[in-house]
Amino acid sequence: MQARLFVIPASHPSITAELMLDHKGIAYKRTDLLPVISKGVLRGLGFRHKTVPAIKIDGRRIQGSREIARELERLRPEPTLFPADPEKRAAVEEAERFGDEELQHPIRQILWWSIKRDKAPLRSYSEGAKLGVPLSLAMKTAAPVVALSARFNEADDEHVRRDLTELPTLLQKVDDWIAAGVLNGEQLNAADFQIAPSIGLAMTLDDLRPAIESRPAGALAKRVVPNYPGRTPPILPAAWLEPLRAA
Ligand SMILES: N[C@@H](CCC(=O)N[C@@H](CS)C(=O)NCC(=O)O)C(=O)O
Repeated sequence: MQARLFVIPASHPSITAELMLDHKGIAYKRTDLLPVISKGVLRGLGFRHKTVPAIKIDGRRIQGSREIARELERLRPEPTLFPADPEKRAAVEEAERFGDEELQHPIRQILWWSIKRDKAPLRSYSEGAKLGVPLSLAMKTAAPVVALSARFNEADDEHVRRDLTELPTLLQKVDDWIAAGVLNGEQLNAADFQIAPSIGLAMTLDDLRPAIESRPAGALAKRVVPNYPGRTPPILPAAWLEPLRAA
């Protein structure tokens, strides 16, 4: 099986795709792309959409972490990503949908907001990446990429304040799924691989980690992505973090 995965280093859904490929034991080559520039590169490569993860596998082009999960399950059914029992599968699919549609984006917005205010931590998210240019040069020219990424993702004060208010509810949902055995079971599933990278990315922010690491959601992330790349020192206004402290 020939597979090439296109990622942005430290992108949480990109890590989802890598974890699922590893779970299936599918060998792949990885191409690292810079945010923003990735959009043009993907279009040039014949992908229909502008986001990573994107994979070319056995001649087919697939994009989106959930679409990739299904394609990998089709190509290599064992070990599974989804339970065979229909009721259990529905629960995993709902948690996976939540991870993709509700959890990914607020974390993305909080990160870009933080990086826009202090670009220095960006380097730590790209450590070990092969960007086609030296990392020091990529970082020197990062300002427009960061500004555009913050803009495209609506990583502004209003959205990030709302994200931080809603984060405790999102974390509680993850904790509840863990308690119900949908997540963090003996066998990891597509929802674990979807959700753990978002929690892992959130925990790279010193502002968020204390409110997450001792929860079941934090334990899931530590199990599934123990070495999530990147670290952002405290930067968010203390008042915005109140809802997390209260939780
Ligand atoms: N929900 C989609 C999200 C894909 C997505 O938005 N990926 C981001 C990276 S985390 C992206 O490609 N952004 C383009 C950019 O940063 O320029 C999935 O799970 O595949």
